[in-house]
Amino acid sequence: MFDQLKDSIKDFSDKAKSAVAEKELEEEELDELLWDLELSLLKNNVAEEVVDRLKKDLKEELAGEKVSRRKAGEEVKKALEKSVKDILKQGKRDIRELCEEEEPKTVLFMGFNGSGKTTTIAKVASMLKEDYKVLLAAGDTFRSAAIDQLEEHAKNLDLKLIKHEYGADSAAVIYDAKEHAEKKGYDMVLADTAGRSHEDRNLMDELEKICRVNDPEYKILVVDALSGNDVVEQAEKYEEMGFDSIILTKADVDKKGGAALSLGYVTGKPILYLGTGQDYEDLDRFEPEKIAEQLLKD
Ligand SMILES: Nc1nc2c(ncn2[C@@H]2O[C@H](COP(=O)(O)OP(=O)(O)O)[C@@H](O)[C@H]2O)c(=O)[nH]1
Ligand SMILES: [Mg+2]
Repeated sequence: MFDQLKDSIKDFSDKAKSAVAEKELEEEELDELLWDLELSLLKNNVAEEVVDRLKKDLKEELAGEKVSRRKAGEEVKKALEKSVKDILKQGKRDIRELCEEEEPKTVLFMGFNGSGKTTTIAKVASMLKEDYKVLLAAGDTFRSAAIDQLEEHAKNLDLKLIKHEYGADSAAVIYDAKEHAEKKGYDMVLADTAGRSHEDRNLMDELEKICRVNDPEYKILVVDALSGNDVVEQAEKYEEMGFDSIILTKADVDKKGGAALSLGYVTGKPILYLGTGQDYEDLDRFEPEKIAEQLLKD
């Protein structure tokens, strides 16, 4: 995971170490180093805002630094670590907390087509079902295959699924699921949605209706790490709907890693989990400290 981003950070760190070790780091020299870092970060899908922030932090920390060769490595690493951790730091939240409450809670999964919504719902359900009563709602009625896909997961995981016909009103499917959950004492409804608009209806209008009718307690944006620089754009598109947190999928195949660094920072929302494969257990808690460590490891 994130190999290329790791390499560019290491490259900067090595260059800065030798520069700091030799003499006081001059402004121009630091600028030159930061320019290299900037290019390499942008190439690895780190959003511009994040690059600017990182540069500013490092400049503040390192400008005019005069440290011994022995300590140089440590200083640079500390400055980088502080900055990366700061950028990754977002409020922590576990959706388990929602299951602990009295009434069943509805969690809506939104995101582009193919971002991994349906797969992620199955992973989350698989994780929660050990401790809680979880109901699935086939809210992506746009493609019949989407309903079948969730049904297959429901069978594998031995979970109940509420579904309507292909083409049905998504808001109504989720409404039925909510009612069922209340009647039968479920803890949580995990609701799938379509990632594309119907021909005659706008996706955002549909999501807006789902929210108006069902008032979900929690909304998760599912984003594919492989969509590169586009991740920030995607998040911005969904901002009008409002979402509480993010799940970043396909981290297992994302060599660049910029998405993880950018998303939380740009949206101000926490990344809850990383999708790390196609199996049910391939869902890791997003731990900023762990990611920062991984990125900074020699
Ligand atoms: N490698 C990998 N593949 C994933 C991950 N999450 C989802 N996928 C795959 O991405 C594809 C699209 O996923 P799907 O759940 O159907 O996306 P949806 O259209 O948003 O519902 C499927 O082939 C999934 O198996 C992940 O974390 N890692
Ligand atoms: Mg789907």
